[in-house]
This record gives sequence, structure tokens and C-alpha cells, in this order.
Amino acid sequence: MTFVNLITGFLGSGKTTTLQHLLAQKPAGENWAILVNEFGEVGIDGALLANQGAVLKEIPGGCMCCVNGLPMQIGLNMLLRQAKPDRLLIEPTGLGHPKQILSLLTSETYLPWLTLQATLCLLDARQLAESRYTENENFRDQLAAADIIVANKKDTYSADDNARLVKWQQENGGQRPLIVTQQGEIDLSVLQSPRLNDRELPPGEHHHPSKVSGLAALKLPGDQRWRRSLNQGQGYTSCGWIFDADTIFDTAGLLDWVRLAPVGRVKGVMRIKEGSVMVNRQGYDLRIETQPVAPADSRIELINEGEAPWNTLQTALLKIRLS
Ligand SMILES: Nc1nc2c(ncn2[C@@H]2O[C@H](COP(=O)(O)OP(=O)(O)OP(=O)(O)O)[C@@H](O)[C@H]2O)c(=O)[nH]1
Ligand SMILES: [Mg+2]
Repeated sequence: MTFVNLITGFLGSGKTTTLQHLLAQKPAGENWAILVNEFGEVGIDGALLANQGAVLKEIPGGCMCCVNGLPMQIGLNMLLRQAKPDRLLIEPTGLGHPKQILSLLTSETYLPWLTLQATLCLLDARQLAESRYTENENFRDQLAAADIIVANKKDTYSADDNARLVKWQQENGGQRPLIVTQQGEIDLSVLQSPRLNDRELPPGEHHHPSKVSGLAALKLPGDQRWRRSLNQGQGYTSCGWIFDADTIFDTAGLLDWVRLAPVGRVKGVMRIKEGSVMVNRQGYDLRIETQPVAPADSRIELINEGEAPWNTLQTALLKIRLS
């Protein structure tokens, strides 16, 4: 039997950070697997979660509740068969709706194999002040479907944010626990909380006008030096680029590009002269980490509410290559 937790939360709320923190607490004797689905086709979270002691499966390109959940089912079946995990943690895209995933996981097919435990929803309480979040169907329904609310990034909250969080909890929290934390620091025991919330959720109708090209987008074919990949849906667009292992970026130029790109979200793991740099920007919050070990390729993804000047950004990105 595999115990499963969904780690939901809107774009950039701290899901991957929380997974990293949980992975660091994994008991030595346990076998864990992670299934991660990203809105963008390039897939960055896999690189951030790789080599941390769990078997990893990525489903890039959109929302796993769409395309009849088929990529999700294939990924899930593969993980269960190959890894036979004691625990499976699932990070759906921040722009996804939880309803279909929850019904898949609780469907009869998986009943003999999976026990769904608490669904955690990450919340950046600063976003409670903005109607473009609070009126977003996915934002609302992710919170509604959760068993435990994790208000993350508490280091960034103002007194007003804290007051709004308390009010939100009074009005929407019900009996559900609220954990207020930062850097996704939650205790492992939280995962063992039972699934309580079986409220009926709205179906979460949304549309993907783009094709979902699936796993093929992850690799760079043949001797191609780079490629890009676009995705759109639910009012958001994304553009990601993959570069081969011989492409090295100018560190200062790259960081400027990341900082100044007129988009809401930037994530990437890129090869630089010194090794590699991981960039993770949500709004104006930018986190940069360097590592002496270079990744197998460079990949970076931008997500924006509405369109963004992808071609101009691409021209600038190509210019800061050193090789
Ligand atoms: N200030 C602050 N930043 C945080 C905290 N937790 C996470 N972050 C930053 O928030 C950004 C997004 O974190 P992720 O963990 O990648 O968020 P996510 O929910 O997985 O994002 P998507 O998968 O793109 O939806 C990163 O730059 C993190 O470093 C926190 O407690 N405080
Ligand atoms: Mg993530």
C-alpha cells in the first residue's frame, strides 16, 4: 500500500520548497516517490527535486487534470509499478484544479494500491489582498479541497497580511488546521494526517487551447543546440527554453535577464562558467543558488498572466550565451 499526499497551492506558493524540506526528513528505510506536473513544458521542478532520495516522475506541459488525466495515469502507474513506494507525494501545477486528481486517486482502480492522506494547500497570505488571486477559480478550489492549509512565506507577511489570514481562516478554514511557516518547513508527521475533506467541489471547468505535447518536450533532439516550448491555458502563458550541455551563460547577464523579464514567474537551472545557477522568481522575489556541479543541460521557464514578449526575451537570452 502506498500512502499518498497531494501538495497543492497556487503558482509559486512554495510547493517544491516544501517537498524539498519533506524529502530531507524522509526516514531512511522508506521508499518515496514524487510525481510533479508543471504548467510549462520544459519542466524545472524535476531538476530541483532530483537526487534527493526519491524516485521522480515529471509530467510537463499543462495541467494533469486535463487530457483526461491520461499522462497523469501513465506516470502514476509507472511510478507505482517501478518504485513500489511507501509514500507518494504529488505536486500538481499551481494553475491546476484539484478535483480531477482527487477523483482519480480515490477511484476504484487505485483503491487496492493507494491510501490518500491529507492534502496540503500552500498559501501565500499576501495574495489574499488581491482579487486576481482570490477570484481565481483554481486558487479558490485548491484551498477548498485541502485538508490542511499551510500559509507559507510568513517572513514576508505584513501585519495586514496576518490579519487577512486570520479573517480568511475564520471564514473559510472551518475545522481545518492552519500551519503558518516559511520555506515550507512542516513536520513530516503532517503527512500522516487523514484525509478529512470530502466536500463536493465544483468541477473546475477550464480549457487548454494548446496541444499538450507531453514528455517529448523534455529532451533536446539530435544535435540541436536549443529549443523553446510554449504553453497556454487559464489565462496564463508560458515559454521555456532548453539548451545543450555545451551552452554556457554569462552569470551577470543571466541574472539581469531573470530579474528584469516582464513576467510573473521565472524558474531555471542554467549552466554558467562557475558550474550552475538555480533561479526561482515569484513576482519580485528572486532566489538564486549556485552549485559547482553543472546540470546535464540548461533549462529555464517563464510564466505570465496573459501574453509576454517571448521573442524579445529570447533574443536577449541568446545574446548572453558565452558558448
Ligand atoms: N521569502 C520566502 N520565499 C519563499 C519561501 N518559501 C519559498 N519561497 C520562494 O518562493 C519561490 C517559489 O517557490 P517554489 O517552491 O518553487 O514554489 P512552487 O509552488 O513549487 O512553484 P510552481 O511549481 O511554479 O507553482 C522560490 O523562489 C522560493 O525560494 C518562504 O517561506 N519565504
Ligand atoms: Mg513547483
